[in-house]
Amino acid sequence: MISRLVSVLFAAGAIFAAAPAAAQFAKSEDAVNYRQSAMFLQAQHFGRVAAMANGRVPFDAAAAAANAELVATISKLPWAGFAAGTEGGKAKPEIWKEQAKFKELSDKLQANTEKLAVVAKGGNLDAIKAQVAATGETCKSCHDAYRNR
Ligand code: ASC
Repeated sequence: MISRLVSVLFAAGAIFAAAPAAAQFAKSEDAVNYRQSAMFLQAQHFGRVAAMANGRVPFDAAAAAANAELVATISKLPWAGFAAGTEGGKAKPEIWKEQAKFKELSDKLQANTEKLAVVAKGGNLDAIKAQVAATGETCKSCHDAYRNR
């Protein structure tokens, strides 16, 4: 009796542990909106740092640090929106066939944005320029491989 109850509880636990990625969104369209919204916010805040790095906007160390910090946080978000069964939007179907490569690129982006946040906090414009370039390359390599234009 007890052991039966225990195994039922374990089975329930396993279901809930496996659920989050699939259950986070009520429908596939919500997942697509979520990942596109996260990418939009990411581009806005990255764009503010990039504008300073490119000299289009005067350098403001505090603003660069604040925006880079946001990019580091936001870059953690889009990936949950690429859950199984959410193919569509601008995402190429290869994402779901090349999960290891996609994960590798998303990890690389997050490593680069973390580094950008650290560098921006340091306030050295040349270092920020170099890390904006490295981060932008990572954005581009993933978009080239996995985003439809
Ligand atoms: C952006 C943005 C991207 C990347 C990419 C960098 O601001 O919207 O997709 O940077 O252009 O190469």
